[in-house]
Amino acid sequence: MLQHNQTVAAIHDLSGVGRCSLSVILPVLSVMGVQACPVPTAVLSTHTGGLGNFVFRDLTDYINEALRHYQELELNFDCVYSGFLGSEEQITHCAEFLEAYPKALAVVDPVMGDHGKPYKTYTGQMCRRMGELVCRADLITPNLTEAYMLLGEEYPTVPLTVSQAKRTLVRLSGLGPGYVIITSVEMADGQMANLGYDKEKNAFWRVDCRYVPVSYPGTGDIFASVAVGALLNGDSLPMAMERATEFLELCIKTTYGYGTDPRMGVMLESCLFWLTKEQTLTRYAGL
Ligand code: PXL
Repeated sequence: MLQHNQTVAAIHDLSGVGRCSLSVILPVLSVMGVQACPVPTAVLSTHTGGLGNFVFRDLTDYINEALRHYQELELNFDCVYSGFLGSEEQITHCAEFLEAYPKALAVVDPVMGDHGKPYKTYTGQMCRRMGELVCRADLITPNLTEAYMLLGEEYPTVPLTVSQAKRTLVRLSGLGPGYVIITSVEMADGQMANLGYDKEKNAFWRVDCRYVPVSYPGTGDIFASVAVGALLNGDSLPMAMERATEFLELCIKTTYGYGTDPRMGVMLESCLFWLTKEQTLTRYAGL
């Protein structure tokens, strides 16, 4: 059921080209009927993944000043949702933001890396300190690389069995969050899957993904923002996971078919309409 006037403080970077972070998070949340209030952590000319010498302007001082202003205005947010951070100090400011709104749904996308490697601007210390945000979160949405970075374990070189996957989800929820979603997990049965865990219900979920042999930046941001919009609109955890998975498949398949430069991200503009339509969600399964 659509709950009106939901507001999200979205603490992410703004990358001008390459369709990631706020450039995709704002349209996704808007089209889902949720008001997204951007709190930019940095401004970049492009994302950091293979488009050359990107311009990077750090906005560390901005975050806590913006928070102070919102507190002066006695504004409330239904959700605080953080992602890509520009500096280590921003972890402290993000934690303050989460603490300022204890009733808000706290979503931490621990953006740090992909394909087993950290992103260019992420230092070891930033990765280690990400735990300070994760422990304050109701929901975290790491990819498999980030999941293992959070646990301080080696990235697995072989697909995961169901029991390994469950153990990883439970260990992540042990860091704090009641809901854990891990994206793009290669399972031992040959499927790629998005996995979820609800600590209170002790329920494990999976939504299998249709494989496409190209990787695009920003897909983690699109997945997490659809899941956030869906939960704020009243979806259950597995429904939110399925909605996000299906939408991403539409974005990826559409883009793959046009054969555009993968570094430019997915063709979000051609796909946003899907989020405005009612969907029957029956693909999710227990893990
Ligand atoms: O989509 C994650 C992301 C966000 N922001 C910036 C990035 C990336 C991934 O490469 O470079 C700036």
